[in-house]
Formats: sequence, structure tokens, C-alpha cells
Amino acid sequence: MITILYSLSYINILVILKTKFWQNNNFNQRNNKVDTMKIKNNLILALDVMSESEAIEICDSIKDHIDTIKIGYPLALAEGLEIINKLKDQFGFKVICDFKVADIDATNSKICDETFKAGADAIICHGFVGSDSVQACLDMADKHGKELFLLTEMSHPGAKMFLQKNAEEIAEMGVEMGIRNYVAPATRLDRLSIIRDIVGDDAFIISPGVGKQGGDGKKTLEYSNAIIVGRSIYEADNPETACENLIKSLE
Ligand code: FNU
Repeated sequence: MITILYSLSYINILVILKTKFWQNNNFNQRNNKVDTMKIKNNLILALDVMSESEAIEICDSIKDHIDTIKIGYPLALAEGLEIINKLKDQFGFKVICDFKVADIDATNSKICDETFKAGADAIICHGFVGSDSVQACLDMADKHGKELFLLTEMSHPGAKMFLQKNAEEIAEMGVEMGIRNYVAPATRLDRLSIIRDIVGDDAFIISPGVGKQGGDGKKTLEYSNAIIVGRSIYEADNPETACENLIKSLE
């Protein structure tokens, strides 16, 4: 009897130790993720200006308040991917490339590889293309030790036509694939809240649509980890003041 009890408690200890190991491991992984994407003032600048000189001028004026910028096709097509390292070197920013990658897996791999080689810290991909295409982006992000953001539902009115109908399944797919970073709209808080529920509190959500598209920054941050703001900052007469006022409004 004593021998049986002894063996049972030994097995119990092993089970507890194993569980703790996984908990710790997951905890460490989570910490790494959040650290990688720690964003000053929870504010990302969408730098959709059309020239390097304009980009530098804007960055120079907001550099004390923002440490993460998002570059999309407008600036990358106008100035080439070299703009990524130029802005990183000059301002020490983290750069998210908003290329909404949405192709077959083989092509997605190539797009992500080139973008990470050019210095991007993260890339945004579409989810509607399916798990094989998204997996290719995820594998390339892992290979480079960089981050992938999965776009679930977009912020503009047209997203209601097709994307919204599948956004929840896209988010579920992301969770099944182990994706930790998501893009979800600041313009529809009910939808943002649903997406947050699906991806869980440990996921990192960034949200475009604050300002010009009508979204409210402070309310968005009840569900998101950071807001993405473009025109309200870079089109302002004084981008630094616009940035400061926006940050105050988030308190
Ligand atoms: P602003 N963007 C968006 N909605 O607006 N990446 C999305 O659903 C999405 C995006 C980008 O309106 C948009 O391309 F997935 O001037 C732009 O770069 O504040 C930025 O977010 C919003 O810019």
C-alpha cells in the first residue's frame, strides 16, 4: 500500500513539474513577443508620404513621441525598400511593412524574404488567402527572427462587402497557426472586440482607422495594443503638435 502511494505521489510530482515547464516556456515566449513589439505611446505612424525628404521631415518632427512606423506601398514604391534602413538608421525606429501580402505560398515567401532582408521588423499579410499562404509568411518571419501581423478585417467601408464575413474565421485560423500579432479595425469597435475575444488577451493587436477614418484612439485601445495613425499626423500643419494632442487624448 505504502509503495503504491509513494509511486502515485512520484508520478504527481513529475506531472506538476512538466506542467510548470510548459507554463514557464509559454510565459517566456509571450514575453519575447510583447517585448519585440513594445510600442512607445501605443502609437504607430502610418508614413504614407510620397518622398524621402517628406518622410524625413515628418519623422524628425515626431521622433520624440513615436518609435514605430508603418511603411506601405506608397513610400516603398516611391523610394524603394532602402527607405526602411534609412529611417531605421537615422531615427532608430522599428519598421512594420504594410505590404498586405496576399499571394500563393511560394510568392509570399519571396516577398517576405526581400522585405526582411531590407530591414523590416515586421510585415503585414492578408488572411483571406488561406493558411498555406500565411504559413509561408510565418515561416519566413521565423527564419529572420522577425514578426508577422495577420490582417483579419479591414477598417474601410468596403471591408463589409467580403472581408468582414470571413474575419472571425481568419482570426481563428491565426490562433490555430500560433500567430500572435493581428491587425483589426479601429473603425468598428464591436468587430474589434469580437476579434480580440477570438485571438485572446495575450495576442498583440494593432488598429488602423483612428482620426481621418473616424475611429477613436482611446476607445480603440480598450481592445488594441496600439493604434495606427497616418493622415491626422502627417497632413497636420504641425505634425509634432498633432502627435502630442493625440497622445494626450489617449490618457
Ligand atoms: P490613415 N490600413 C488601414 N486599414 O487604413 N493597413 C486597414 O484595414 C489596414 C491598413 C492602413 O487613415 C492604411 O493603408 F489593414 O491616414 C494607412 O496606411 O490614418 C493607415 O493604415 C491608415 O492611415
